[in-house]
Amino acid sequence: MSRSVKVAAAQLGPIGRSKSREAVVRRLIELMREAADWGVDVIVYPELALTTFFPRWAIEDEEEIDSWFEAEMPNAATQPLFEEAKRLGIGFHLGYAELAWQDGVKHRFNTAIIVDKAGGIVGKFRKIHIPGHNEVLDRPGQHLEKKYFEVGDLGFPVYQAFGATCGMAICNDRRWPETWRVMGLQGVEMVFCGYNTPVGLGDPYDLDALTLFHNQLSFQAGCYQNATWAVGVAKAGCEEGFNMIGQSMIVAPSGEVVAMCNTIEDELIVHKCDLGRSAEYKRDIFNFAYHRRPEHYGLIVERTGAGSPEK
Ligand code: ING
Repeated sequence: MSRSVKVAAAQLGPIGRSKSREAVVRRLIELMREAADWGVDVIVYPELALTTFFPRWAIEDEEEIDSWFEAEMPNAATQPLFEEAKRLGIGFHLGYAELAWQDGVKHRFNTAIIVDKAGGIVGKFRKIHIPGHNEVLDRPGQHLEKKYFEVGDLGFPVYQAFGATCGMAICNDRRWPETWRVMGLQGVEMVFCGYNTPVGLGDPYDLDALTLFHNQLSFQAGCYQNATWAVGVAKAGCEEGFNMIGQSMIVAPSGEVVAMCNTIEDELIVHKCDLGRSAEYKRDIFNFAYHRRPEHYGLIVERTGAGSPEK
């Protein structure tokens, strides 16, 4: 009898700028109860699931910026979610903006956590690939994540949860093969990845028109090449006048999409993920020890450098 994890992707529709954390948590709990009815082990919420996607605006006031962040987790607004999860015996993954103090210095991260069925935080990830810009561009919509978030300082760890080796990525991270391979080298079997992916910000046509294709491609390639399941979950719909893709999906180690949302609102999809499929691919075609030869790749020394794009 192979091991399995029953997962739910809990896609969220738009969250208005004025929506309270409490109102959003009520939506999360409603989806959690629906997932519990399906006997789900873990429900996966999107990136920045507690608020509107505020990096679409240039905010200068420090207090206003901090108002979009959580200084503690859980806190008064999210405690009901942790308590309901424990009552229902269901785990969850939650993305949120994290305000963290380290040695008396304030840091802001785009963060996600894994919470087990007992309501305990068993894993944390801070987004590493921060897309967009740190200054306003001359175009219809902005993407100012570099203005608000530091690069994550936790790497791509994996955790034992729900009977599986679980890892996390956030949004843009999914586009980078390193994200998946660093977890793949740690034997990951299940990746949780929330996203807020805008369209219509004024990017070149093909970038926009291919956004849905690139979203699917990123998940399917990452899963197949690292023999892992993934749950990709969108904050979707037209949020404060800006469109974001839905297309939340559950992807198998074969790269096949086994479930996908077909709305751009709050929607739940569920799948019983057979971890034996991951084991098959790790034992055969992606048996890293048997087939992978990094010592022969002629890897160049990685050049680091956070330089801005060529003008
Ligand atoms: N959003 C987007 C993402 O990586 C983006 C940014 C959009 C990049 C479209 C490229 C094309 O899905 C976040 N939040 O990372």
